[in-house]
Amino acid sequence: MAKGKKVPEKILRQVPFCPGCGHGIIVRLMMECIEELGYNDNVLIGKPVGCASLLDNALAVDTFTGAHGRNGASMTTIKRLKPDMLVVSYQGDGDAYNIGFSETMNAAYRNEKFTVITINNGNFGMTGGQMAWTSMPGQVTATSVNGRNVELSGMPIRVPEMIASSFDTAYVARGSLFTPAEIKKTKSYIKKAMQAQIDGVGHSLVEVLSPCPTNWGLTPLASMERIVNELVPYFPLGEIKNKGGK
Ligand SMILES: Cc1ncc(C[n+]2csc(CCOP(=O)(O)OP(=O)(O)O)c2C)c(N)n1
Ligand code: SF4
Repeated sequence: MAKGKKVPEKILRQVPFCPGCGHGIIVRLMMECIEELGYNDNVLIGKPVGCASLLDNALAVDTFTGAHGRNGASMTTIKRLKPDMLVVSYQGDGDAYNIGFSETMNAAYRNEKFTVITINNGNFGMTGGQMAWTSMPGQVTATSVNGRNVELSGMPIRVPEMIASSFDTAYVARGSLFTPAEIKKTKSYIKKAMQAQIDGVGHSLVEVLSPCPTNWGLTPLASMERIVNELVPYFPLGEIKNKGGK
């Protein structure tokens, strides 16, 4: 049997995300990329308000928790003050899109040279599964008990496509986690996004379609099936923009 990959040095402990949650996989991919790029001791991770706050004291790297949604502004400051530092903003979709839309878009608009990873799980996970801009039409959530009504709340938002088509940023991609091959692809997107920052090409963003079995009311396996069958047709996977490195 193939030997498992060792846990990145800077992950200190297990983090109690719910069983089947995508956060743990994405955090692991992010930390593997940071280690493989040689930035373990020169990185700052912007943490959000949301389930990722469970990462408190779990990562042996510099972190900064912005007020809800405001990491676009906080990371701008940090990257401008420390241009040689790898700056990675890890944010839920509620945080980066609904609540922090202005900061997220303004940082991309200015082509700030840091990397954003957004976790698209289609709801506000930590607070009990309220509807988000990414919730699907008809999706039952804590605040759309009869299903999301697009007549009242609009269609789900595709922020990566908006950024890629509107602004002169370096790299934009969307990945998922439903097979080992997809996980590998998502890791390669995260790594390329970080490399674009290291090369000074510009702003980079990777969205990851991620299961939230607890609030979706599905098993971990059914959650992955939902991603394949319902989410991927609306949120297409792959590289959306890649200006390449130096
Ligand atoms: C200004 C403000 N509004 C609301 C909250 C409450 N709040 C904390 S976490 C959260 C939801 C986070 O959802 P998301 O960013 O999608 O992350 P997830 O938990 O799904 O990973 C909310 C609304 C807050 N802390 N601050
Ligand atoms: S509530 Fe959802 S996003 Fe939060 S830890 Fe549980 S499964 Fe993950």
